[in-house]
Amino acid sequence: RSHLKPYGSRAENHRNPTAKLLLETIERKQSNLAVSVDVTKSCDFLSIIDAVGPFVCLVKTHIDILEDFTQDVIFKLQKLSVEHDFVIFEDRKFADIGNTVALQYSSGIYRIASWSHITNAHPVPGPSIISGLASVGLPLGRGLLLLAEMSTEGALTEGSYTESAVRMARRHREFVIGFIAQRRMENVGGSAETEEDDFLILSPGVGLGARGDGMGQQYRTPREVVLESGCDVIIVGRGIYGKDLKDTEKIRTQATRYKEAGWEAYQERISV
Ligand code: 5IU
Repeated sequence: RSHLKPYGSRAENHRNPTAKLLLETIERKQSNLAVSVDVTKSCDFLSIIDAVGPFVCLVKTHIDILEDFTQDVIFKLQKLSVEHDFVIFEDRKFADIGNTVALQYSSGIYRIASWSHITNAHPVPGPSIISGLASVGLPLGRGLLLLAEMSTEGALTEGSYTESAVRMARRHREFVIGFIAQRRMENVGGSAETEEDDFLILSPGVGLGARGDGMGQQYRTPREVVLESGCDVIIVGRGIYGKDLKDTEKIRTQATRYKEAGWEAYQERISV
């Protein structure tokens, strides 16, 4: 089973350059931690990323949350990505027809494809959402994650929906590098090639404290996510930056704590 092998050795299972980049970054930094930076001010956004940068393999953004967005934010984000060696993932959750998502991905104010290594999409429109996004992203070497499952209470992403998402991904392996999901997907949707799939599984809904946020979010620990469910990357937001966005010392401490918990769970996973 691919996820029982070290991250670095899995890079060769992938043709997509972004999948390779993520696996190699995880190995190099010994971190399967991604931080989700859901804040509204550019100065907080950049200072949190600068603080957590050394500890993460990936930074996940919701660029449209920023109320004072300018192109300069992208310039600085890219600079931090090089300086701290992390991958960028704009959590855009595309969900429209192929033609529209291609425009949303390439154009508008944000021009996501020009700076984000990874983005994601809901499989709800069918395979045309993948081909639409691939028409923009593939020439740039980008990668796509399909939303196979969500972390929220009562999510509709289950059963045959999730199975169809996996089958769609298998038919577009050059661009779809994995899933946002709560567990591994190799055995979902039935396939003779399940062993070789090696999808990257990035999991949000991770926390070491609270089990929920009172707004439907459900948290599991890094150990549950990485060791028990076999996911590859833990995505942590408020568990790391909490309420005090200016307290960079505390943010660093929390990032270290999650990084260690995620790596420990991974080491235990590959040692069995
Ligand atoms: N996110 C989820 N659950 C999901 C998906 C995305 O939480 O199923 I798909 C996003 C939402 C937020 C981040 O940007 O991941 C989690 O933030 P917190 O760790 O602060 O809950």
